[in-house]
Amino acid sequence: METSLVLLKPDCVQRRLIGEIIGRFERKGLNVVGMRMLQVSPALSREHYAEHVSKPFYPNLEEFITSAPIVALAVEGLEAIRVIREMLGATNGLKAAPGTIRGDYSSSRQMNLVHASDSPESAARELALYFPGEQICRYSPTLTGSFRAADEG
Ligand code: FUP
Repeated sequence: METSLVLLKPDCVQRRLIGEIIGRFERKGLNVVGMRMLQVSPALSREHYAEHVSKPFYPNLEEFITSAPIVALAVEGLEAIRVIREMLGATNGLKAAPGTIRGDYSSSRQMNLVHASDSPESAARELALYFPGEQICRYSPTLTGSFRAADEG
């Protein structure tokens, strides 16, 4: 099992797509094990996007990510980091394949609705930023047997 850090960005909140996007993860069979609404501060933005802080597009990215509340999710599942990245699609909504979240709802590189961790190392770092301490609520899903055969592991 893996856990990924997912952010429903300000455009997702403003466009009333929170339920739609969380619903996609739920219908896939992933487990939502953490959920928080917060407004990202400039300091948190710099920590989250540490690899981009020195890039020319960073000031606009910070302005956007701090512009309205976001919803931070911890989402658990088998190969969840890769599965969720593939559900998001390419970074630029104009290039993202139809059927992906960005491909279906975004026409923008910056306003691409959702962030998700891109590796186990990023997930550990990002989960610690948004869910410090004991804020993740793990539970035993009762529907597992309806999503996968027992002999699939
Ligand atoms: P992703 O991993 O798909 O979220 O995308 P990146 O890590 O490459 O980029 C992080 C965020 O910066 C993305 F949400 C898009 C944004 N971005 C820009 O706004 N302009 C750029 O030129 C590149 C990325």
